[in-house]
Amino acid sequence: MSKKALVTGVTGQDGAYLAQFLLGKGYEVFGLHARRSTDTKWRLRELGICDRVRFIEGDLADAASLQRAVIKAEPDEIYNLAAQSFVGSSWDQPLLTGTVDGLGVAALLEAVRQFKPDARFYQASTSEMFGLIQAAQQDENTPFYPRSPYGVAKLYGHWITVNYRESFALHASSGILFNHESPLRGIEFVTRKVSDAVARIKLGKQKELRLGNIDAKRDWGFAGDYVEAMWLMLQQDKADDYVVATGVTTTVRDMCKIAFECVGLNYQDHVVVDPAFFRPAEVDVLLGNPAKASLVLGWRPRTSLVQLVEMMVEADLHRVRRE
Ligand code: NAP
Ligand code: G4F
Repeated sequence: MSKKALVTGVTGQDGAYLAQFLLGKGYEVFGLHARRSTDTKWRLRELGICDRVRFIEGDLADAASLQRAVIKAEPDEIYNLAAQSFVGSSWDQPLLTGTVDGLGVAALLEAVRQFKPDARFYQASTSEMFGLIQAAQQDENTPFYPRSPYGVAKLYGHWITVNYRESFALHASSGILFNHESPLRGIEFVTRKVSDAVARIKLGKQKELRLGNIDAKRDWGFAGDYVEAMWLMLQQDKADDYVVATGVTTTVRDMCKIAFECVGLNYQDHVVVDPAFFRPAEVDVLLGNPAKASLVLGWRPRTSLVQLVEMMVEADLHRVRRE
């Protein structure tokens, strides 16, 4: 009998890579799919797995739909990846972000507790919870200090996961993942905004790239590596929380430099700093310590930032040429 997994956020970057990973391991994959007026399955199509995912309609803001999804899928493992995941938008839609990224987690955990308490549960927590960092390198014991409505909502999702583990003995783990990117990254996030612009500028379709705070530093890894860590967490006898990161931090400026150099250009000739992209409160620097994930899960990042950026620029050159 193959194992069954329910993945919320299956149409997102991580959901698509995770579904591919789980299908490769022989899982039956159910994907919670929120109804939209436009097509949101392009990532699953790009990976060639859209027909292999069994979709169940539902929304993190609709507790009844989550209960139905858990009853219908009868999953052995549940990966809660669905979220309003763009930090910038969370100041414009703080209540939606709180409802989906915070209370939505509680609604899903309740469905698990009531209808499939033996299922193993993964919560997509985030390094944004560290926000105004309280230690130079952040690990599982670093105090949190979120700096955005997104970070605050995710902190609720994180603690309610810990609480359900401690209150009801659910096998509920939380992955505190640092930024991870890929050619399937949404265009609004800075790495993909840059790789897309590099391709357009190189091919003569765009002249400049307007960015916000290019002195911000992030610990960037490859999403394809990170979904394996999610799975590994649910294979442990004991549920726990893990930081997943590379242990290297880089400025947005240096990431731009790498991306423009991929096509033989100088970022300084094209990047324009535009205050319109500054945030009301910034997370200046993130740098994770993945020692626990390495020791307990045997997980290590396999892709360097240079390899990641090259992969993204290459994919966008291909896309822009096809347009
Ligand atoms: P993403 O590409 O933005 O995907 C988000 C997914 O959530 C999409 O499938 C989206 O559906 C779905 N979704 C949004 N609102 C929903 C709702 N109300 N009900 C049901 N589904 C909903 O994000 P990602 O980069 O894959 O990230 C996956 C998870 O990890 C998120 O929870 C994110 O906050 C967290 N995280 C990400 C990173 C990172 O660097 N990527 C780091 C730490 C944590 P549509 O396609 O229909 O919009
Ligand atoms: O790519 P970003 O939008 O990612 P951010 O805010 O770090 O959030 C991502 O990582 C989190 C994990 O730490 C996830 F939880 C979250 O869901 C998401 O995946 O911005 C990265 C940095 C920021 O400091 C931002 O101010 O880049 C800076 N930046 C500078 N110019 C820009 C821009 N970000 C965006 N999106 N667009 C710009 O023009």
